[in-house]
Amino acid sequence: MDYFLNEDQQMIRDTARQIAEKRIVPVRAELDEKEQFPTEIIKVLAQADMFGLFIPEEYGGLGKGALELCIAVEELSRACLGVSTSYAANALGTYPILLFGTEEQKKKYLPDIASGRKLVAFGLTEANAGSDAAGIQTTAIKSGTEYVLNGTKQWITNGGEADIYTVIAMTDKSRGARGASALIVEKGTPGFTFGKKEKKMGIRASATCELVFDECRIPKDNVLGRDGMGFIVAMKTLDQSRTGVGAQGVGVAQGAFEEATNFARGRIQFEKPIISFQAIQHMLADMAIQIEAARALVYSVARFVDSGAKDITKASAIAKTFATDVAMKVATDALQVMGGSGYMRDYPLEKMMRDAKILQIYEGTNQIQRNVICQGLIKEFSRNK
Ligand code: COS
Repeated sequence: MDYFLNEDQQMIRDTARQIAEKRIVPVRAELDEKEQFPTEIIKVLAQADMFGLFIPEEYGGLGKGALELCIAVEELSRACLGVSTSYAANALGTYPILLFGTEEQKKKYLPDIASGRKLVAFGLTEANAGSDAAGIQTTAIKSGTEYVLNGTKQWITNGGEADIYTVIAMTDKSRGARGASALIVEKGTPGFTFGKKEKKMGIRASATCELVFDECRIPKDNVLGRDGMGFIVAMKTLDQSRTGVGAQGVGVAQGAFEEATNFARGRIQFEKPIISFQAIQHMLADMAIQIEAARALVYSVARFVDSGAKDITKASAIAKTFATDVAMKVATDALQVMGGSGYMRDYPLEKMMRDAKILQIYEGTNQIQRNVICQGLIKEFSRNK
């Protein structure tokens, strides 16, 4: 399939692919085994300008958009979803600043993010507020020219590794979703520490930990958008980011498919390579159909996002849901093609299948995505009535 990528986009794909093959594939099993954050690979990605892809040129970035980010994310995910999650979570944490930051905030933070000198994380989830994002309990109470943050964020990707955190907290609990605000919190601020480091089923190269705020004072200049806009900041951020999770799904599925195909060509049973059996051929064909459909959808939604469309909520949820369900299905079937070998840690499929599962969970479970999609449909029905 030709997706008519322009020269820049092809160059981004080739650069990300080269980094994936030369720097990520050789160490992915070790990073997974040791649950080790990919510090060296992050430096390589920074040197290749990968952190600046989606950041406007006036703030030191390359001024590209969602499609370019998806292309890079897909290639990294094809090699290792743990590494790609560390990279993509940086974009998730940056979107609140890009979408809602003042000129001063953008000038202060974006150049360091674009160069990869500083990593970012997004802090929304809490122990009792996952799918029910408006149920967060962390508070940010105004006190003079500051906000005083108290509470704990859970399962924060890049937690501990990032220098900048975009955090959603309640400034007025009585107002529900309309009482939340988004704040920029820097590592090292007194009262801000890191809690439990999580031990995960997959994406073990990525860092996941708690953010603990105890009487942590944040200047009011660090609020993003207006006071009370935190839930909208979070939702618009997720709208922007979910297509990229879809791209992660395409990458994982592609990687799993390639492993299974190579294996099926070399594995001899009944005196023939198993790829000559129709049962295997049909499984591989179904994988190819699903991957191509997912890629076509993710790229076209990314182009839709880049067109400046106002309402991308439903489209990005569709891309995320379809492509990540494909990733799980393809990883599972690819492992089945490889049989006992796929189940062993000697091959990367075992890790790919463990990794794939998170895609149906993070940035909103695929059940929540279906709610979001249906809300969009209801809005459209009533508009067209
Ligand atoms: N863009 C702009 N505004 C949005 C929005 C969006 N995508 N989604 C919701 N809103 C607005 C609504 O219009 C509503 O505004 P009003 O109060 O002015 O009517 C407000 O936000 C509250 O919306 P809603 O009532 O739909 O919120 P709910 O509490 O029912 O939650 C879901 C909605 C389930 C969609 C939301 O909580 C969600 O996305 N959950 C998953 C969160 C997630 O992805 N977690 C992963 C953690 S980050 S890795």
